[in-house]
Amino acid sequence: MNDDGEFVRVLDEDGVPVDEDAVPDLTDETLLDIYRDMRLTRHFDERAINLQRQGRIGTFAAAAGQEGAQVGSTYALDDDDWILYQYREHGAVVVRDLDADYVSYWMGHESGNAGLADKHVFPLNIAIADHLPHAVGMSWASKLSGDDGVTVAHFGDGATSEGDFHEAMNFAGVFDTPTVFFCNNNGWAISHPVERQTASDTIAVKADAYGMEGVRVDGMDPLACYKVTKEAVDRARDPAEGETRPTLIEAVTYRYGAHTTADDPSAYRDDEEVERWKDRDPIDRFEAFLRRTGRLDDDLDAEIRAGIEDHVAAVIEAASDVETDPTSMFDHTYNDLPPALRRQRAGFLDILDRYGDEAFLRD
Ligand SMILES: Cc1ncc(C[n+]2csc(CCOP(=O)(O)OP(=O)(O)O)c2C)c(N)n1
Ligand SMILES: [Mg+2]
Repeated sequence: MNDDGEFVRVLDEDGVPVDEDAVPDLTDETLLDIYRDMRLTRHFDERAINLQRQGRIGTFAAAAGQEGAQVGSTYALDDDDWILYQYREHGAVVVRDLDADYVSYWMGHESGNAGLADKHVFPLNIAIADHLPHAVGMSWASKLSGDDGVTVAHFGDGATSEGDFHEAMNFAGVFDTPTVFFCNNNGWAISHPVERQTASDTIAVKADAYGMEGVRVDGMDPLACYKVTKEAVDRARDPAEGETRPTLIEAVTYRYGAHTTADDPSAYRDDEEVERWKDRDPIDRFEAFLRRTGRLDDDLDAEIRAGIEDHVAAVIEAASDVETDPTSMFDHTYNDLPPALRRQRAGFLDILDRYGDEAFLRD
C-alpha cells in the first residue's frame, strides 16, 4: 500500500516539476531555507545517533527520509500556528529553530521541553496519538477565541490505530476545528507494516468517515507537502467565510534508519526496500531542482553545509553544559506523590547523599 496509488506530486524523483504550474510560488530565499532546514535535520540526526552511541544522549528516533514531509509542510504555517509532533518529527521543530534546549531534552533534561512553547510547539509526544485530542482542543480554542490560529499535528501510520486518533478526527469533523492532521506514513510502526495496520486502501480515505477532506501526497517531495498543507491551512483559517475546516493529510514516506537507536530493522525488513526509497530521497531531489533552476551551486551549497555543521555543533555543546536536579523527575506528574513514589524518591535521595555524582557512573 505504501508505494503505490495516486498522490499529489510537484517534483518527480529527479527533481523535475511534473507540472510547472503546480510549483508553489515561493521566493528563492524560502526555497533555500527549506533546503537548509532539511539538510540540518539530516545532519542533526547523524550527530544525535553518534551522541547516543557515546552515551551522551538516551534513545533517539531518527527522522532520516522524512525531512521533506516535515519541513515542507511546516513552511506552509504562520509562525503563530501551533505544532504538535511525535518523537520522529523534529524536522517540524527545526523549521522553528533547533536550539540547545531541544537537544538538552534528548539528553534527559525535562526543562528542554519547556522552551518549545515559545515557538508554539507542544512538548515532544511519545505516547502514540495521545497528542491528537490535544491538537483538536487547541484548535477549538483558537476557533472559539477567534484568533485565526491553525493547529497541525504530526503523527505516524501506527497512530491511526489508536482510539485517540479516531476520537480526535470525529471531534474535529463535528466541530469544524481548524486542525491539520498530518500523518507521516513511513510504512512501518516499529516492525509492524502498514498493510497490517489498516484494511483501508489508504490512510487519507479515513477522512471520509469523519466528514473532512483527505489528501494523499508524496511525502518525499517537500514542495508537494508544502502545497497540500498550504491548501489545508487555508481551509482551516478561511477568514472570509468564517468557516474553518479540518483536513487529514497522508504523506507517503519512509524511515531509512532503525525505529530508534534501540531497534534492529534487519529483523523485519530488507535492505533492498530501504535502497529503493533512498532513490526518492527528498533532499537529493530538492537539491537537483535548486541546481537545475540556478538557485544553488557548489559554493553556496558548501556555505550552507558549513553553516549547518557549525550551528549543530554549537547547540550540542551548549546542551552538554545544561545541568538538572535529578530529583526533578519526580516533580512533573503528581501534585502529591503517591506513597510508592515517595519511598522511591527518598531512596534516590539517599543514594545521591551517599554516592553523589558517582551514583550515575556506569561500570
Ligand atoms: C500509546 C502507546 N502505545 C504503544 C507505544 C509503543 N510504541 C512506540 S513507537 C510505536 C510505533 C509507532 O509507529 P508510527 O505511529 O507509525 O510512528 P513511527 O515510529 O513509524 O514514526 C509504538 C507502538 C507508545 N509509545 N504509545
Ligand atoms: Mg510509521
